[in-house]
Amino acid sequence: METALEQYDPQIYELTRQEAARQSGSIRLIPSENYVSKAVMQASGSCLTNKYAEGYPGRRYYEGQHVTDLIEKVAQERAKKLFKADHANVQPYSGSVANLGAYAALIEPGDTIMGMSLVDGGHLTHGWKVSVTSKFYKSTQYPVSPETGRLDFDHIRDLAKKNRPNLIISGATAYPREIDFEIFGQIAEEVGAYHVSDIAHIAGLVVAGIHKSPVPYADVVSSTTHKTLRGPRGGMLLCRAEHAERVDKAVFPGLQGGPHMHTLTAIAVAMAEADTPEFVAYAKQVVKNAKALATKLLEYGFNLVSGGTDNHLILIDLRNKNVPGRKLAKALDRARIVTNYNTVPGDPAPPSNPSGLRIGTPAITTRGMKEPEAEQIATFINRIVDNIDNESAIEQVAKEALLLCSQFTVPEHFIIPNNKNR
Ligand code: DSN
Repeated sequence: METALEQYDPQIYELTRQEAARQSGSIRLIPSENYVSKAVMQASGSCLTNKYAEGYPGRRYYEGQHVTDLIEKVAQERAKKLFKADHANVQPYSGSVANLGAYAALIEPGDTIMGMSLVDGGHLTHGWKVSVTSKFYKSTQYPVSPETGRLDFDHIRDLAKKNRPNLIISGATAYPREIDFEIFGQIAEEVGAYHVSDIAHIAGLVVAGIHKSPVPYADVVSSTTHKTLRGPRGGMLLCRAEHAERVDKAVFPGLQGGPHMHTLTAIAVAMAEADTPEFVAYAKQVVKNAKALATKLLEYGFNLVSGGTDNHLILIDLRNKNVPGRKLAKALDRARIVTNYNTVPGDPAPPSNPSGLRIGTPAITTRGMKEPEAEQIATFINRIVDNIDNESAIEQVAKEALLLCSQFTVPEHFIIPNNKNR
């Protein structure tokens, strides 16, 4: 049966079909990407996209909210239960706005924030120089140890004492080890700073109890909903009761207008999915797969930042392999293996052409891949590195990668059925 999209807009239907085929026919190793379930996809594409709901449940600026109020309350309650938080705001459009919302709630423009440097694994919005977060606030940054690739808490404490930030950010986008949020909380307390923790990458591991939660140690916890957590593209803030009003005001009307109710509805569904034994099993397998992939890469002589991984993510320092990150990422893409080039700590090369490659296992785990497949993927990566300028070798890996993908289907897409998805 033809879908409405296929009938009305064949051009966009065809492009969407091609993207669906690309997503199912390639090995997705970008650690911030995943595949949502059909239920999340349906909620995201529902009639809730038609509704404006500025405000919060019971306090809206438009009528017709008796259903949206109930949906938002369900999403809030599920988030609070899942993360054991006093308060949840599920309206941020994404992680960047959520981070800005956390800062706006707690400090004033011109105050000082201290986050992990982008080139060491922090996010743009943790105060990196091109982000507005370094223009609205004074920004001072902490690195990881160049020797170990790990957070050095003595150094972070010294920097905090020297720079006296008003707010310290824990959390990262490219850090392969467990983060001790308790120590961050202690350092923040010692210097009289607020502690904001950004768990966008590891939220799914936190709810599954695999990574320690920052909720007891942070004033505000910020997250996206679409990475390891496997929901729609969105953001959320969790906080102590004492900060609830400030957080809500910072998000709306401080930074945003109406929440994207279709996304918020899909977040509610994703929260229900995350509160299941199946989700815990998935999250455990994400880490097992990352460890298996890392171990195999080490056997092939790859240098991994920090020597391995505790979570869903691996950061490869390619300098000993004499292949630049961007060149490798592009060759891997031709071989149906999708990654992203990334800086590594102490990288002499710029972020636009860095020395590293960032990979992760959430998406392959959602497809059902386990340790043998993770090892096979490490072998593919090694073959591409060894044959970086050999297009026929790259093509051969692409064929084998497609075969592997064909054995592990992706969740069915409700617009493009899987049988049209090739
Ligand atoms: N772009 C995200 C990531 O890939 O880690 C962070 O916002």
